[in-house]
Amino acid sequence: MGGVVISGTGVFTPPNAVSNEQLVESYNAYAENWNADNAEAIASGDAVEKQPSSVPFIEKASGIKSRYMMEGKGAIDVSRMHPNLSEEAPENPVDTPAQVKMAFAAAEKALKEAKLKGEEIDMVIISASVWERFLPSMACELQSMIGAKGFAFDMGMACSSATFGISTACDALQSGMANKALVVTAEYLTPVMDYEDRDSHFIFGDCAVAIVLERETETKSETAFRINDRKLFTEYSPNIQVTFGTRNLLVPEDISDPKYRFKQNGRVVFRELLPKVIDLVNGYLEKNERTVEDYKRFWLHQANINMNIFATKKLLGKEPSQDEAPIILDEYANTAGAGCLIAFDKYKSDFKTGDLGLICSFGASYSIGCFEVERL
Ligand code: CO8
Repeated sequence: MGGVVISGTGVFTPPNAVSNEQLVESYNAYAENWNADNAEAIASGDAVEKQPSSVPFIEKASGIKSRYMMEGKGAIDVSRMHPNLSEEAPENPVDTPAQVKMAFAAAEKALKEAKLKGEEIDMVIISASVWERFLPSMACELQSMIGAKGFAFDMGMACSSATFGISTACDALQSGMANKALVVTAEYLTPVMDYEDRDSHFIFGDCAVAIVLERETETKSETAFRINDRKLFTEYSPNIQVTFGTRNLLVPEDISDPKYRFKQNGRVVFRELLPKVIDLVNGYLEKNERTVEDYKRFWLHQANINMNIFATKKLLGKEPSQDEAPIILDEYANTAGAGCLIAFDKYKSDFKTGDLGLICSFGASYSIGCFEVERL
């Protein structure tokens, strides 16, 4: 496959950086209060004492040191333990959601890099893991905000939201359905986290990344990346869940039940998913008659540093340098579908004509999205 290029990327980073230290301090104060309030039940065996969280554990188990949040006070407020509404959130829920504002800010940067105006875009996708609003379509609102023509739609594929969105846009450009596409993965994840759960309270951050795609023959960019080939894969797994949805409106008392927030069997995911990622990448290399040495860089999904080290060690036969497989999750935490494209945005400017790289997302559902890019 040839002919479609990424001509611009842009990242919107939310305003509130929250460190592991801040999260652990509030979680531990919350757990201490909870244990005191439930002392009798704990003593009689009817409740299990909450153990403290720890900064060294989080860093060692995940590589995460901090994250950005659209609203940074609520989750570290011991009396609340949940984000408040973002300052960007409208009073009237039909007005522009914070998630669309995140998408717009990332899109402006990507359009600038691609040297394009909003009205030159004729396909807009917002591809994300969770939604601040179902209707009207957030992508249609973004389309209107940038003055794009053509059509827009929302789609989702969890950790592979950006790669599946890019692949969908490639198909539209190649079939002639569209001429210039904007794909935005705006991940506003912190509202679905459970900050009272020490196993997961540190995992996610908010962020948006935007990607402009065009036909190679039409781009004004001299630093665009051609998408050479793509491979997508899914295999159903319930090991990563956010089960919050319309059923919570049918049973309103469920709304604040933590069981509907993010849950995962982290170890199982680690064990089951990585062999599939390695098989898929190896199959991809074989099909395209490539070896790992052909690639200057691997922009991998950003869930857990140990996963990335494991995968690249298997593929490259050695622990990768930051140059070979950049890590951004230390600063941004897991940003679901956005992670590998944030890494691409931040670590692509040193590429020269003909340099090759591989973008690969992997995670929930399970899903894997992999494609090779070549600097024009
Ligand atoms: N502080 C101290 N100790 C802790 C903590 C903590 N915060 N949390 C757990 N522990 C304890 C456990 O209780 C356990 O104790 P014990 O041995 O006594 O039972 C011990 O530490 C070890 O716990 P784990 O086995 O759970 O620890 P791991 O080393 O496996 O690390 C991780 C946990 C970090 C969760 C790890 O398993 C992981 O990240 N795995 C990868 C999973 C993954 O990548 N999932 C994909 C994420 S999903 C995604 O990328 C996108 C999802 C899109 C939807 C998002 C919507 C929000």
